[in-house]
Amino acid sequence: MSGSHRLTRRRLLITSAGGVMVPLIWPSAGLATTRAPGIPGKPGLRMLNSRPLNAETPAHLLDDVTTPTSRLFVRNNGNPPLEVDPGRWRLEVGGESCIRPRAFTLAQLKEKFDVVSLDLQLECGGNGRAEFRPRARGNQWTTGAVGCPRWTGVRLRDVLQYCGVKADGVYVGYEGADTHLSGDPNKLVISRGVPLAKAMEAESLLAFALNGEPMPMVHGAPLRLVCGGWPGSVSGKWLKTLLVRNRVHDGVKMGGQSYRVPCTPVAPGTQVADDAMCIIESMPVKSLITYPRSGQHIRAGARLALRGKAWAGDLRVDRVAVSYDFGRTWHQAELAQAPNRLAWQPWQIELKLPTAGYYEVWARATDELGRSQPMLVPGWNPKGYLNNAAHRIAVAVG
Ligand SMILES: Nc1nc2c(c(=O)[nH]1)N[C@H]1C(S)=C(S)[C@@H](COP(=O)(O)O)O[C@H]1N2
Ligand SMILES: [Mo]
Repeated sequence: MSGSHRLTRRRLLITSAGGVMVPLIWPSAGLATTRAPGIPGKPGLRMLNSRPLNAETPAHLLDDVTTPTSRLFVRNNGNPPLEVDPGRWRLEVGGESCIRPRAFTLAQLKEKFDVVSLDLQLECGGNGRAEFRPRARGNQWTTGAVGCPRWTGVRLRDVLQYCGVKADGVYVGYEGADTHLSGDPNKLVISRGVPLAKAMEAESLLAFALNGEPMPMVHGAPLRLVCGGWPGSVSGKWLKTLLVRNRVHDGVKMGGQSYRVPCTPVAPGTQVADDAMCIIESMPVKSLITYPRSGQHIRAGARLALRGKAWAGDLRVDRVAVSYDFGRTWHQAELAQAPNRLAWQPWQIELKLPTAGYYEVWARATDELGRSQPMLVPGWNPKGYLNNAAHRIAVAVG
């Protein structure tokens, strides 16, 4: 505690939506300290749950253009399989709208189809859930259930075309090899999917490698689906089965309140009937400030170099603006192109904060259709999905 610029831990209360007091913890939004025990291979991630394992990444650890595996969040709904043998793994493709059902080994997938590598952003539909009031049950993700690593695999569409899709095919569902928390071997953990049009996009992958290494167990070894820009739950891990469906896939967590939001806006706290809920598809525009870490001290007169990431589901980000005066004035950041479609876009800006003192820095992205991030938590929904409110950090000058 001797360093003169060592910050005191002081909790600042900031009034947010509807007069709710939202704490912004100084020096950082509670993410600086990892609660023991840590996750092997993922230092600095914040564990939300150990069984099943759920862990998020503090914003300042998402500063890389391509997210390293050590900094990729983990979201498990059940228990990963205990062991997998990539040499014996079979992917079965079937379903009522599949013309030629068949099984593939990993070697066959690699040999029959083009192998491609893409940076694809993956964000949990519940990222930001912690801020909803009334609270939504489930993992209390703050900002860190997102990442954009490099995936290597074959295109889902090549495999689907090889097997043939009947004229009535509309949806592709997945099943994985993870096991239900109840221990019941007959219960699937999760079985979601995407409409055929999303499945047929060039970026929808069956991935066997992550950042150039064989797929790690927690991320779905040896094979997983990756459909960037949609809620992470469509990107099935430990992929055993693909089902080409002639209706909207009706697997576990496709119906009810799971990964669905009210079809029309509701007042906070409303109980919404299942049949008034709609499936989440493309995720909304969002951004993070990844440098500096919240709680930074800078010298009086020094410029503040800021960096971050912005993404917009299936769309491109058009612009990112930054404010250090609570939204009175905005400054346009420099926004980079993504390396490929459905990858997040790095942005940066240098600011000169006018006087000594305490500042909050806000970042706000706008997608190519002109839709911006809200400053406050948007669209309350029963399960706390789709919070794309602007990210903010605290900075002290002098
Ligand atoms: N088989 C299976 N696939 C799954 C899940 C799961 O629990 N089981 N979780 C999903 C959810 S909700 C998300 S957000 C992503 C998380 O991927 P990650 O753990 O590799 O970050 O995987 C998805 N795929
Ligand atoms: Mo998720």
